[in-house]
Amino acid sequence: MPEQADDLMARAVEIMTENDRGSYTVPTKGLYPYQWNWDSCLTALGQAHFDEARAWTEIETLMAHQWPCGMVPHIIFHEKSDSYFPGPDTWQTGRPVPTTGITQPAVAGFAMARLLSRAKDRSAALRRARALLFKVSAWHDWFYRTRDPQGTGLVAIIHPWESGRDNSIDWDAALARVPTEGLEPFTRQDILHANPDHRPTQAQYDRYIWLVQHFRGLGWDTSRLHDASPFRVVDPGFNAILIRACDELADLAMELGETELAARNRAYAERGRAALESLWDDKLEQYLCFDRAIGAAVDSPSIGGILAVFAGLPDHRVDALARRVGLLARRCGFLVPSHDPAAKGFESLRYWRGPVWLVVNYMIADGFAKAGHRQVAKHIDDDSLRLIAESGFAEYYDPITAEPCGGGRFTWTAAMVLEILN
Ligand code: 2M8
Repeated sequence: MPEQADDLMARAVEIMTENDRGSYTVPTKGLYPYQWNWDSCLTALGQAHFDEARAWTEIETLMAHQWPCGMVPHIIFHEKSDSYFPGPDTWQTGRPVPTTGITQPAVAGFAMARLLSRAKDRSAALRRARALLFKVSAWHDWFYRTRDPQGTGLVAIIHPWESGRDNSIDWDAALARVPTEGLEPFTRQDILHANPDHRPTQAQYDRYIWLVQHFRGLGWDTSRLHDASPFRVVDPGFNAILIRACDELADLAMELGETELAARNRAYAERGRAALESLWDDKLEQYLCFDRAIGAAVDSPSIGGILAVFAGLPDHRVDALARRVGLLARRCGFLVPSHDPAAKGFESLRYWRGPVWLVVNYMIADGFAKAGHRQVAKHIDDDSLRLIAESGFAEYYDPITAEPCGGGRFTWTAAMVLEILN
């Protein structure tokens, strides 16, 4: 077994090195030729196991492209590439180095705290953490200012791409309300690199692009986009990541003597955690999304409602989520499916509508381990490693058969393997 682990770690490092572009890492060649926000932060965790300084650079490069308003974009288009749509010409955000105009799950605060906690060169790490602290905190401020204008304690996403769970069943009803009138013709590239049956549908892409055109028409003024978007959904998983990042940043700020910044981030986390309770569903025993545009819960048992455990929750909620994961384990071969296999709409191969993703597994396992549910965490980690052993370093996997899907030689999958095995 140790030999097998050594081999897996060597392969993981090889993939990450192959996708390394010097100061940032692409998720995989061809399909995703740029820097993605949450990919980079999770990638840094893996990099730290073989090159600590390079890991900090990954997050620094991302944060260097933060907008003046505080938003950290979901993609940075460092180099020209014809292999991805929509590229800079569609987004037209007017940034010196082109970026998209929407964001992604705020993993950075968590990632930098974890890097620091394990740093071998602690003084170098502290110096780099201090410089990032203010930027990441400005991003958190931006979230609560622009994406929670009513002060509910929870932020909304305004585009499915922001969630990172692009075509989740959670968005179906809200996305169906997005119009397509005036949509400019476009050609997808993703289906040239990955099996179209494993990717979002054309109808979904039409609405993704309509939203981009709509926001572009508003001049990418991020203070206006929330109210102007027909798509506004509160995702418990997305909020959990932000809450955890706020908590971690608050701890770090205390250590660095930045008490005001610490208090602000702690308050965001505490308010967010309390508000998460409004998303709990007794029938399903998990959290649900909330469609803010129509003011109704989204009755859809997805992984977003389980990822909530990453926020740090009251014991009785963690216990219930552990039971829920136990039930899911009986419905598939590999935890954690991105949608309940017994629920309507589940598709075992289609991207975020059923397949397993190692990054989400990692955060869920971390949440359970932190809450003392070590057996659940171990079950999830073991399943992640079984997927790798059976099917290699894929983008995502069928939770029943372990079939590898999407892009191959995938950076964040490799990073998570290093995290689990080290
Ligand atoms: C996927 O999303 C991009 C759009 O952002 C795409 O399909 O074109 C998602 O899995 C997302 O979570 C991820 O960050 C990105 C790059 O790995 O790919």
